[in-house]
Amino acid sequence: MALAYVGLGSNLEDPLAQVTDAFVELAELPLTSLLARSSLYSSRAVGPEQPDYINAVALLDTQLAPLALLDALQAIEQAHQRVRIQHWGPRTLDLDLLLYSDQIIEEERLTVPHPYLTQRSFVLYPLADITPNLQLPDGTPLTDLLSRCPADGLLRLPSPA
Ligand code: A4P
Ligand code: MG
Repeated sequence: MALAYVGLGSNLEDPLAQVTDAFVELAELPLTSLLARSSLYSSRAVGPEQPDYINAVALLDTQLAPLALLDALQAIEQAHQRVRIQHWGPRTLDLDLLLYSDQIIEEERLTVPHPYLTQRSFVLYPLADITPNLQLPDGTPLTDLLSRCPADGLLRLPSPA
């Protein structure tokens, strides 16, 4: 079993619904359970001019190997009719494998920890909702990264009643 953190992001076609539905689909993955979900956040887009995002993080307990999990995440993206037009451009649903236990993976299709994890407030703050004392595989505490990452343009949304 492995603990995997997945980043969710959407800025097209009702982003709140895209992300909320994606949590349900993650919970339904084979050999996997959804252990925790962060709050939902509204965040200013990084990259080209585009609408704000809804972002969140999920914690999975999974028996899927890293590449099998990536395949499953990409299948969920496809089901959300994600069209890849532009790098870092707008999307209906983006699922990034942020961490897979304490593994460091550098393969053609998969880099874990996710390369931009350490600089992105819309990843770090939701991670801290779930596991405030998290450490990266190289031992860096999440709290160190948070102290260097301003939450500019990031807004935690109230949880639904
Ligand atoms: N890939 C390699 N490592 C991973 C990983 N750890 N998780 C490969 C997921 N995929 C990984 O990804 C391109 C390829 O990366 C995949 O085929 C996979 O094999 P993609 O999702 O098709 O392309 P992309 O998303 O345009 O590029 P990239 O570099 O993944 O972008 P990011 O990092 O996902 O950033 N602003 C806000 N506020 N919130 C956001 O969520 N997201 C992005 C996209 C830009 N700006 C944003 C947000
Ligand atoms: Mg991506």
